Amino acid sequence: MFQKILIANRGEIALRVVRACRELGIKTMAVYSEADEQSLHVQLADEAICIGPNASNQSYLKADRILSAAEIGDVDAIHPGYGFLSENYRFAEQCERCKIKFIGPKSEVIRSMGDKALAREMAKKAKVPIIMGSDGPLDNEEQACKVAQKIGFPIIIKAVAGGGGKGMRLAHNMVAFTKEFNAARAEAEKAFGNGAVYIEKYIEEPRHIEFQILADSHGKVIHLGERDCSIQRRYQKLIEEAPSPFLTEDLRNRMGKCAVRLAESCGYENAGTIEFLVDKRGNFYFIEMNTRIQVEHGITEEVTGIDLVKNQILIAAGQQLNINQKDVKITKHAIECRINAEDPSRNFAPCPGTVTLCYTPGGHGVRVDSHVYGGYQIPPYYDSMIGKLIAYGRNRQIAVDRMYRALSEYIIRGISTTIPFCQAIMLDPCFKNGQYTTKYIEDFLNRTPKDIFTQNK
Ligand code: MV4
Repeated sequence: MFQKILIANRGEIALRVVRACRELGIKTMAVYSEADEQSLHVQLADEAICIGPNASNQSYLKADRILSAAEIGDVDAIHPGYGFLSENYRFAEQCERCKIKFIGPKSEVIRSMGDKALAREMAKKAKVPIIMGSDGPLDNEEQACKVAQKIGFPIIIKAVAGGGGKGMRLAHNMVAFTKEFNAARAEAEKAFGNGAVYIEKYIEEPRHIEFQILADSHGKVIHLGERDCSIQRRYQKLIEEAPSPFLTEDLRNRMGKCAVRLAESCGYENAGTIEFLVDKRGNFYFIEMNTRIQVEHGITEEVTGIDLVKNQILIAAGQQLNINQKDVKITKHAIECRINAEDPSRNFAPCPGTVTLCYTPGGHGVRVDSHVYGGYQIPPYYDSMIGKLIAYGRNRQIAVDRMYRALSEYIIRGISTTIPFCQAIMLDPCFKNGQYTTKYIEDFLNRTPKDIFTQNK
């Protein structure tokens, strides 16, 4: 087993990894930027080392600085968390060369799944349904138009190096397609240094349903059910729940088998997520695989009773998974609200600043994962998520009511947050009945006056 792990991240996920390590008796080394000196992950880790200035690309994204810190700390492994270097195959490769265990899959698997057109191809080979679309990237307009004609409109154009919605374009006819195809390629080149794009038939108002898997280094793969992440705004998830109120037991089993098959076919090892779109008729299609722990992993932990971060570490240390598929039982319902330092009444503008007062909810069926405390200054350099509130119970009704109650107890003064916004959703009949799609937030904002989300600072 590892003696010491370096945590190459910040905020709540760094804290989450510290907690898993402490329960496993593993020492932790935090890294931090100058802006994060007062951060909780720095204070709660066994050791901490400053790796550079405020900007991410001068600190948390600097592979060489993190590897230097790893050498100084004489660590056995690096946990990358999510974001930053977590899906950077070059970083994983560097770790492999330095004989420091990267807590994730092999760099080659990260690279393959990071190429979204290649991931599609791998899904197809594993007999996992994909959306009708191009075979690989399209590199000239003429060829692209031919394929588009065959698929039929509407069509979505996606960047090979994208994912999570970055660089996506929609076209409803051939004239728009030609324009958007070229715009998407230019945009992808600028954003990722890779202009390659592929196309798919556009699915109207789908649900975004993702399966959590765990795969050990001995070839064993299990799934831990799904999360419904349809409640998003501009590709940013706001509320997630497990299980999905939409899935039947039959659909869950079929999708879960596909997720496991894909992970098996690519020699996956680590926790991972297979994302699907599900249309109104219950057809499901693979869209992407995430090769990291995700923000919303906690709801799966609460409904299954399985600690995903501990399992990531045990798997990376070469242990065999001690859970069998038949023992995975989803016995609860869990909902997560992302608490962001944003003002929903001002188009979700980020609100960094000092948290003058912080009281976190508790009680039966409530979990808070947050690095924020009273007096904490939220730096403006990183993303605006300052915590995750999870409410769970025996069924969905209990979880929704409990979330409403917990949100009403959550006091954060000094800045604006998404707390009142999430609370309004917990009272919304369209959310309560569970029949929402990825269009939910847009619709909700259109029929709700903005000022109701304004809170007292
Ligand atoms: C799609 C789609 C419709 N049809 N692909 C957005 C994020 C990225 N991971 C994939 N996304 C989508 N891909 C086809 N062929 C609609 C979306 C999409 C979406 C997906 C999940 C959650 C929210 C979304 C919001 C808008 C569009």
